[in-house]
Amino acid sequence: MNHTTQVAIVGAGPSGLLLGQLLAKAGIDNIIVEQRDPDYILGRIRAGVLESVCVEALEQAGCAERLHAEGLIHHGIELAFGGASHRINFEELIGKHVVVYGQTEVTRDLMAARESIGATTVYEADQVSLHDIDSASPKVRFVKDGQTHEIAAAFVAGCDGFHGVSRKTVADRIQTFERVYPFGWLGILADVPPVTEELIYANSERGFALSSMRSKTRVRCYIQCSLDDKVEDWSDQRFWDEYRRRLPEAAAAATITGPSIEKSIAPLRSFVTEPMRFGNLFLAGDAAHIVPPTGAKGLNLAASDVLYLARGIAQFFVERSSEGIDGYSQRALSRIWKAERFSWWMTSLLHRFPEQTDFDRAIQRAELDYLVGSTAARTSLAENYVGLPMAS
Ligand code: RFL
Ligand code: PHB
Repeated sequence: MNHTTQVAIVGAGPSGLLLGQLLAKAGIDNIIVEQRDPDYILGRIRAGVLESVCVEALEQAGCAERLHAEGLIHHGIELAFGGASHRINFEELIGKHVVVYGQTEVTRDLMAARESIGATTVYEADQVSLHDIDSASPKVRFVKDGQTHEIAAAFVAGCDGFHGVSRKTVADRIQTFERVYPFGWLGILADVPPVTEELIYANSERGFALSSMRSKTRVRCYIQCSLDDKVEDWSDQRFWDEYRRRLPEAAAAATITGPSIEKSIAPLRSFVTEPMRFGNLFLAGDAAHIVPPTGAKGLNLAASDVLYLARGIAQFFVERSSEGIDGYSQRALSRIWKAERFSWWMTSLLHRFPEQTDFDRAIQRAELDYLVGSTAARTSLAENYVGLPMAS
């Protein structure tokens, strides 16, 4: 069966859904093709911290009502090391904050908004493939319920994450930059109240730990683990015991534990694709870049990519100007590389690396001491954590 639309979007994660919504708001017709079903997508527990750029994108998409009602405003974070905890006060340093609201909820809100406007999302599409991307009529082909479909569009947006088909389609035309870290994060979700009002990032002798949350009654906690570890090796009890050992004493003693409702291991990676445009195919979000989660930047970068892309596509259709789409790759990459740098730096600062010497460890400690003792250094952390401004 043949279909036509203005923009064919591959992937219904936050990038694809947000792009679909922003385009629809600008009166641009789009179809999303996704290989999974909605429940699978909503079952993936990922990001929790939203920058103001991401919040503004969701406002623009008309999807920020519940976020404003239920999201938790955080004015800072705690950095714990050497047995003590130090607050980095974003509000005082730069007058800004972040919002804690789960990626699952962002996705749920975007899905609901899309359904309410009656836009088409094809879930459980098999054998998705991209064709003629350098022509004026690129196509997305897929099989659904045994029938082959083809969507012809003016543009294809590859929003299909790190393992998607879009980047693979142009594998021979891209340059990639990559660092794989020698550890992973074991994460647990549990319905217990958080130990403090804000997130705690802890550098301990036993490795990194992060105390995060989804609400006042649900925590998301992580510990650095070995890449050889299996989720099955980690009973809830073993997780909580290890997690507590890595937190400062007071926080460890006050931690309330409970049964996990989700537990998973994520490897840590830095990865960038250049460029992000190939003819009439545009990559956005995790399809084009990955950051280690330490800087809480992945979802936020997806939002800024999509804002640049939606703006460019709208300029093309509404103002007949290709300036926005022509500048997309360069504009997006400039912001991406700064977030890559920050995420790499936070990861280097807070984890225990297997090859670390006593010298490396002492330098890490000196950097942490410098950070908490210097307003300039704390300001730098704060402005990167809450998110750098977008280009106009
Ligand atoms: P996604 O979410 O991977 O969605 C891509 C979608 O494309 C579909 N797909 C295909 N569809 C059709 N055909 C194909 N061939 C396809 N192949 C794949 C997939 O099924 C999926 O539905 O990418 P997107 O939309 O670009 O969104 C990116 C974010 O999900 C990601 O950057 C963040 O989750 C990263 N991240 C964090 N980001 C933050 O900003 N703040 C955080 O606090 C934060 N914490 C995290 C994180 C990621 C984590 N993990 C597990 C990777 C914490 C963790 C543990
Ligand atoms: C999360 O809540 O999942 C989370 C928060 C901050 C991070 C990474 C993950 O840096």
